[in-house]
Amino acid sequence: MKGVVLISGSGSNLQSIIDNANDINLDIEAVISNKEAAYGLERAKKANITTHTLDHKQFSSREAFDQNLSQLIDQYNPGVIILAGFMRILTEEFTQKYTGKMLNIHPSLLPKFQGLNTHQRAIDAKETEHGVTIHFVTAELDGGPIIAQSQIKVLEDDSAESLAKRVLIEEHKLFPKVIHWFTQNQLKLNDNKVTLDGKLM
Ligand code: NHR
Ligand code: GAR
Repeated sequence: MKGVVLISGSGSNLQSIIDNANDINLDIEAVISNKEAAYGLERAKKANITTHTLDHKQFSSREAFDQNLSQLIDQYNPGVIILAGFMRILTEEFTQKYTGKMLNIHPSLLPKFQGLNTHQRAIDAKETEHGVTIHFVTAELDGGPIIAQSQIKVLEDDSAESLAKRVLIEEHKLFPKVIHWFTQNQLKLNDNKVTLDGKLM
């Protein structure tokens, strides 16, 4: 299946997807970043993947940015759009266009800790467990139907950094696995419900 990956930063999740692309039946057609300095762009280039930077600051509105992003994505006719550390909130129009084929990785056990700074917020809330969620993207920020989660224990002396590090290890395992379900057409979104091999998740 053809895929386009959207990033904003380091791209360690992108790297795990690149490293597993053959096994998960994914052709990464392009990597798009809203930030020119994103290290993930270098990772893509090293893997001979086409890259684009679409700087959101060059657009007068979120709508204008999303329209351009959508045009760029559609040139590749992807079956799946993968948000791998993409940090721009997408408009309702954009999310509706790609309903059921856009996946996001979020570093918390949703519905807990939507939005940003999830690791510090989990520590501040004295959570004993934390983790990662993969969900279908809908207009509702971090509120789309959940596909899969991995949990880890929060340790007594964890900082946001140490916690983020251990969550990332789980991210790098879980995302390729979920993408593989999707490229094999095992994963579906219907009426806001997720099924894997026809069974409700
Ligand atoms: N868009 C929609 N409509 N729905 C979702 O579920 C989305 C989305 C866009 C991105 C990723 C998300 C995350 O996993 C994601 C899910 C960015 C922000 C944010 O506040 C929040 C959540 C997520 C991504 N962004 C600021 C903004 O004004 C910019 C922050 C920055 O640049 O550092 O867009 O956490
Ligand atoms: C990851 O932890 C990802 O879950 C999170 O940002 C990090 C990106 O790391 N995503 C979000 O917070 C989305 N708003 P990476 O660039 O090394 O993959």
